[in-house]
Amino acid sequence: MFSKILIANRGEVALRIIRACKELGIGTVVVFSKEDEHSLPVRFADEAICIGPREPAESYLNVPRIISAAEVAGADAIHPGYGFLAENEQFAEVCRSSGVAFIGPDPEVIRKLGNKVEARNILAGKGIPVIPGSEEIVGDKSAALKLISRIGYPVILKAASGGGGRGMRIVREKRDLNLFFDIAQQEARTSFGNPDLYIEKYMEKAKHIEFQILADKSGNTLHFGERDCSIQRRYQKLMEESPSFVLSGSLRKKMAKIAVKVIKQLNYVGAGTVEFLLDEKMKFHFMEVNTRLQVEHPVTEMVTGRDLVKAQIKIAEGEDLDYTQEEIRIEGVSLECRINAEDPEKNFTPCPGKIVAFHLPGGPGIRVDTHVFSGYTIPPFYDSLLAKLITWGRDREETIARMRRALEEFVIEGVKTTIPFHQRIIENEHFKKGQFYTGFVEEELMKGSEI
Ligand code: MV4
Repeated sequence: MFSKILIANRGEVALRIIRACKELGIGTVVVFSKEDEHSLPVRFADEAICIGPREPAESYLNVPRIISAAEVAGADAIHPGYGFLAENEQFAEVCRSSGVAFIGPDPEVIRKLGNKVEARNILAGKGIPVIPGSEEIVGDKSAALKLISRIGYPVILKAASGGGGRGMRIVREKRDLNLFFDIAQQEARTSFGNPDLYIEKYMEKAKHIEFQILADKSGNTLHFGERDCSIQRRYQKLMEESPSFVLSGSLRKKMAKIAVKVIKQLNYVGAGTVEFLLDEKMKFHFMEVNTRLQVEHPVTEMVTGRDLVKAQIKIAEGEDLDYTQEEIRIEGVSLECRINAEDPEKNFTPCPGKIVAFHLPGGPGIRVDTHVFSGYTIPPFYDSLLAKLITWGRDREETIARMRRALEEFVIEGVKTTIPFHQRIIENEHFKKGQFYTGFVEEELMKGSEI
């Protein structure tokens, strides 16, 4: 059993982890940058240690300072949350060699899955349908052309160390390759410290469907259903729902079986997410595995009634899952809107500043995960996620009706937010019918505007 967990993160996810620890009777210590001195995680944790100035490299990304804080506080384990060091294999390794448990999979597993080409190669040919594409890094344009002559346009350039869209470019013709190859490489280098690119067939009008998995040290591997994350803008997720409106029971079973197989193949321990693209013909392909808790985990919690953060902690303590797949029941429908401090009318530019009025929605079927309060100043140095508004209903209609009501009740004054944009999405006829895919926001909602 852990008696104290260090939280190596900030904002709403730091609060989320503190809440799980409190329910488990585990002590908490947060690390924070000078900028976050007056934040709720600092107030709610049992202990708080300032590790540096506002720059992420000097605080939330600074491994020696975080490890020192863990040693000073006497923490048994570190929860990295998401973003920052959550998928950094060196950090997981340093935790281990310092005798502090890392709440996440082994560094070796993080390394394998962090290299998207290696992950594709491990899983291809083992009964996992991977997207047609590279078996190795594509070093230059001529190597790219050679591969494209085999799989055909359109293709997508992706960063081998990437994820989350940076370094990604869609290539529809030879001209695009000349235009984008060097830019993508450069973007990959600056974002991930590695310029390596690979190529995949670009799947048009697909859905982004991901399965939540938990696996324990004894190999028990369970899935918690899927999330549809197709509503993204510039590869940033805006809305997620569970279950997906388009999956039949039999397709869900087939995809879940593959997701579990992926995790078992890797001897993965902890919480993980297996991402797929599902095309219009209902054919699915493996995309990648995320080795962290995800921002959108609450929609899964709402439909399964299970606390994924507590589960992660128990697995890291060495406990085994004490229930079966049949006991995991999906009930109702859940939707999440990521409310960002951004101006949707000004190309979603971040809009930091002081919140002068803040009123939360409430009532049946509403959950809000936020670190924000009236009088809080959103700093410009971190991401712009303000709050996650999650609704649950017995069916999709009720869930959407609750989201409409909750978006209307939500008062945030002082900064621009994405609330008006979410309101537009939920009123869209295609969205209401579940007819949305990965290009939905750009093609349906941004028509006529510069994107
Ligand atoms: C793709 C794809 C289509 N084909 N890969 C976006 C984020 C990253 N995790 C993976 N992403 C995608 N990868 C292939 N081979 C479509 C997406 C994608 C997407 C693309 C454009 C606009 C919105 C999107 C939303 C979700 C996924």
